[in-house]
Amino acid sequence: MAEKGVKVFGMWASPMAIRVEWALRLKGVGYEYVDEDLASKSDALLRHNPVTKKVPVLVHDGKPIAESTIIVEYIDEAWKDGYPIMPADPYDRAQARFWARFADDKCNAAIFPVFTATGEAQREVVREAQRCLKTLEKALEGKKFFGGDAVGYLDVVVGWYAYWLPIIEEVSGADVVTDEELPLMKAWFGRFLAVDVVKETLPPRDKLLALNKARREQLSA
Ligand SMILES: N[C@@H](CCC(=O)N[C@@H](CS)C(=O)NCC(=O)O)C(=O)O
Repeated sequence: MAEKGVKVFGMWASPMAIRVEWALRLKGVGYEYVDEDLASKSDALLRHNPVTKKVPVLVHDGKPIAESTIIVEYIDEAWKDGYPIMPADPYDRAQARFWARFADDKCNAAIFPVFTATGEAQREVVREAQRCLKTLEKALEGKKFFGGDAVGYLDVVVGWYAYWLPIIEEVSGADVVTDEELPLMKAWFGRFLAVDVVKETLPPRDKLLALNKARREQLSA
């Protein structure tokens, strides 16, 4: 018989896994959290996600679902009477999915090189990351959150920027999200991190900073 309940396979420093925890907490769904060592993945993770072998994986009553954005949508549908994560209107839902795809495909790819670049190369990758985030910032115009007056799907998907980007900035010495260049995004960082379910799930800043410093050294060696 399939195991009952909700289990999340994550990794404490993963910005993708935290999306799943935020979505479950917004819904008020209790879950068991399994922290994976990505250098030595558990048999359970490999069994539940044999295709990409990545975290996060959500296991709901024994059934596994992989890919963080798909999991967040699944959570919204499976617990449809709880907190609404996806917009109610089909057009707004399509727009939220569009921006989420844009952020994951374009902005994440533009942000990553900031982590290791130095000198003039770093200035160029910072400008590219800012261009991408400026485009994304349009989805925030006139709103408190990407979801409107409250946190929604797009906030959950791009929420990691609010906590991880300042750490990337500190580790690399680059300024990406500044009041001058990205005022709406910067103000949203503060609002998003003040939301209870968001702040109670964040990993310790010192530990995340130390891990990212070590990763940068490794990647730059
Ligand atoms: N597109 C995937 C990305 C997941 C992902 O990259 N997970 C990383 C941790 S943040 C991972 O499991 N890395 C281990 C590996 O690639 O083997 C999602 O959104 O779920």
